[in-house]
Parts: sequence; structure tokens; C-alpha cells
Amino acid sequence: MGIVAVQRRSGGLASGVVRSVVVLPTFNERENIGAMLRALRAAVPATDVIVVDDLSPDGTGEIADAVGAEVGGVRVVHREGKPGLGAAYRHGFGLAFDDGYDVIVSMDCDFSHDPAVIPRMLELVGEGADVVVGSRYVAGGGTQDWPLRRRLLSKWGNRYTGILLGTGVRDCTAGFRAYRASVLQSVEPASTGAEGYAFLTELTRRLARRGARIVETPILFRDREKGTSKMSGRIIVESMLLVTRWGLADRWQSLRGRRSS
Ligand SMILES: Nc1nc2c(ncn2[C@@H]2O[C@H](COP(=O)(O)OP(=O)(O)O)[C@@H](O)[C@H]2O)c(=O)[nH]1
Ligand SMILES: [Mg+2]
Repeated sequence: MGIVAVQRRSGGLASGVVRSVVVLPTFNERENIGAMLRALRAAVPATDVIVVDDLSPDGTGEIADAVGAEVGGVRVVHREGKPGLGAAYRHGFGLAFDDGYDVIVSMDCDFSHDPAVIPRMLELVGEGADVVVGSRYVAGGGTQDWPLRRRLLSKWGNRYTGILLGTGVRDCTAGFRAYRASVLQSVEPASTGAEGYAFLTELTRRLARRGARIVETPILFRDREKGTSKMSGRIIVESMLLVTRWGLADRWQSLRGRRSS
């Protein structure tokens, strides 16, 4: 069970015990998972962790079991269903809802996201944010060591998404986030369809449309030092097609709305 100090403010979490959890999807992260669970324990000792592993052939799930038992507060899910980042998040968020957590954090396991930022994210939720996005594209944020191709893809992908969807969020594909659980649950993540990181954009779109208070806090995103990226051409194409489809659907809807009013 996790306890974080929260401030009393309108829109903030009620004072008392606030339970928080990190949902950590993993696929072939044997070189990172042990160090990440220890780093999380050190950075946020009172926050639980749900590791969502897609039966990684490299033994990530077993290492998570062992280190999780050692550091405590870690639940490991060994998923046999359809693999994919979107599906892993849908599964992990569902478990976090069932367990009644107040705040749900999502992040990558490859140290691109620094666990030391989590206390600040939890604080911002305590102060009234519904969603805190660890953002590369607000002042003070950035990427480090990413190859030019990834930098351009991410930057222009986010610009394109910003123009088409108009969510106001600069980093729509950021995976490092803290959500007020009740608000996340209200947009029904289980009914999203994206397989890859477009899942994150899909959630951002739903949250923005619902009027959620989304706050971006700057982060320095470091490229992974160990293991390999699971990003694929198919996942990139999925993201571009979905963003285009959502953007066109939004425009069509507002056109029809204008005509019938
Ligand atoms: N469970 C699960 N986790 C995944 C999958 N693909 C990626 N991940 C995890 O999601 C996080 C981000 O993936 P990564 O490969 O680093 O993507 P990149 O940062 O965009 O290159 C890491 O913790 C991965 O282990 C998947 O299919 N299933
Ligand atoms: Mg990564």
C-alpha cells in the first residue's frame, strides 16, 4: 500500500491515505527490470508497482518475480494474451482500477523515464491535476542521445498530432504520466484499440475531450543504454493512420454540428 503526502486544495485528492501504483509494461527488459524495481523502491518507497510482462522470452518476468519479492510492493502479471504495449496498458490499468488505487503512474522500463521525477508528478496530482504528462516538448524538457531519426519522428509526429487533434498537449505520445485514477477510468481505457504507442495518443484525446486538467511537466528523456527498442515500422504507421482518422472524424463531426445548429 502506498502513502503519499498530498496538499489540500480544491480539485486535489482528499487528504488521508492516497494509494499510488506504477504500471510498468515490459518486453525483453532483463537488463533493466531489476535495477528499475530497485530504483522505484528508492524513489517512491510507498508506491506499489504492477509489472505487465508479455511472457518475455529473455526471462524478464522471472527476474521481476524475484526482485519484486525482494523489494516488496510489486505484482507481476505474466500475460499470455495478444502482446503489445496498448494491450499491456489496458490490462495493467484494469488491475489498478480493480485494486482501488487513487493515482496510476505509467512509465517505460528502460530508464528513458527517470523514477526520481515521480514524486513531483504525484505532488501535481495532489494539487489538482487530473493528468500529469512528463513532457519532452515543453520548456525545460528534451531528449538526450536519441538518434536523429527518432528525434525527428517524435517531434514532427507530435506536431502533426497537435495540429490534427488540437488537444493542447505538446507531448501526446509520452508514456511517462500520472493519472487521477477516477478520471482515467472515466474515459474507459479498456475500450481503446491501438496496439502501440498510439494508445497514449488515444487516451490523451479522450481525456482532453472530457475536459480533464492535463498538466505537462518537463522531463529529459534519455535513450536506453541497455536492451533494444520494440518500436517498429508497423507501430509508427498505426499511429499515423489513427491520428489522421481521429483528426478527420473530429472535423467531420464539428462540420455536421455547425450545419445542424
Ligand atoms: N508488455 C509489453 N511491453 C512492451 C511491449 N513493447 C514495448 N514494451 C515496453 O514498453 C516500454 C517502451 O518500449 P520501448 O521499446 O523502449 O519503446 P521506445 O522507447 O519507443 O523505443 C518498455 O518498457 C518496453 O519493455 C509489448 O509488446 N508488451
Ligand atoms: Mg524506450
